[in-house]
Amino acid sequence: MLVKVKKGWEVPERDATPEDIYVNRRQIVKSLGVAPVIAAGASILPAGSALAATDLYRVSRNKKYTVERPLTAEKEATSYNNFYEFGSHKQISRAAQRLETRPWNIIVDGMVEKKFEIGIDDLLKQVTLEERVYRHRCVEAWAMTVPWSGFAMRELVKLAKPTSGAKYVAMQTIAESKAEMPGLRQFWYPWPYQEGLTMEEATNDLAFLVTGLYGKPVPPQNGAPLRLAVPWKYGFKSIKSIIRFSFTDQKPKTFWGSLQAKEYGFWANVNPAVDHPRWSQATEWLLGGRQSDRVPTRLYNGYTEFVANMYPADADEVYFR
Ligand SMILES: Nc1nc2c(c(=O)[nH]1)N[C@H]1C(S)=C(S)[C@@H](COP(=O)(O)O)O[C@H]1N2
Ligand SMILES: [Mo]
Repeated sequence: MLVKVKKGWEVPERDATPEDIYVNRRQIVKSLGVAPVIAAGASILPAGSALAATDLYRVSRNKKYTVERPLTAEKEATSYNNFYEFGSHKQISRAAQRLETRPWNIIVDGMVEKKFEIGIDDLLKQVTLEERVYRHRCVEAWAMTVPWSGFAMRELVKLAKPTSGAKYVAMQTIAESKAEMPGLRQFWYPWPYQEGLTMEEATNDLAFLVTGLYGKPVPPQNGAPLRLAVPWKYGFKSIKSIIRFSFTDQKPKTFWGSLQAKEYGFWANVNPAVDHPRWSQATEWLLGGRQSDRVPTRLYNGYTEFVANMYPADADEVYFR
């Protein structure tokens, strides 16, 4: 049987979206010769930092990852968040402003040629930044579509030089003082937040390390200064505010998996056919819309063509275990 899988960039003409408006606005600004605000500010900075301020987040969009859905409003994506370190509810964006994102050192260790620690700004000089519009599907059944900027996780793996025995990458979120992250007082949670991917997943085209959102630095509530985006998996895999990448031959422990292994599996690939034990995963609602306006959830969140080759075709357990 021949199954035609629709590619992400095959966007029907009628689906003109706010995304196009977003791009056009930038082009208009450019053609009028009006400098964007951020560039105007940059001119007063020394040469090196001016480059950083303008180039780190105003990067060109990789058209390969276009989504046939309108972009979520920036206000929605930055004010309805899951970041349990700041509280176990969605309105944590104000509290998260207390997160100090500079200096920010990242440790790369475990099964690597030589472990090292690197400042976020030094890391960003060694990678190629681009913008990608991705879907995001939380396991709770809300979804958004946002322009992340950042770099392919494969580039981080290359810099890390893992040894041949490494099978997984374990990642860890900062767990700063209880004053800064009030959620840490909820001692029954297994802090720090941890997640993991197989090496094959971490080097897949789609695995993306995020430093920006809507053409600006990614805000604290969305995981500043460095978070993961693995859009074919439920949102909890996309760990925020990362301070450590450890290469290992052991399947990494995960935050949600150690709380409820049966509900939040290691693979957590989006699959409308496999329900969460307590609710259906067949449909989702879009941030900014009504929870009662449901749209169908797609296998691998619509990214089958990029990721299906990594998983057995007939094994339900790889979706949710
Ligand atoms: N450190 C950390 N990372 C996290 C979470 C969290 O609570 N702590 N929540 C996860 C969940 S459940 C989701 S849906 C996404 C939400 O990302 P967003 O707030 O940018 O939409 O972050 C994920 N990463
Ligand atoms: Mo989530």
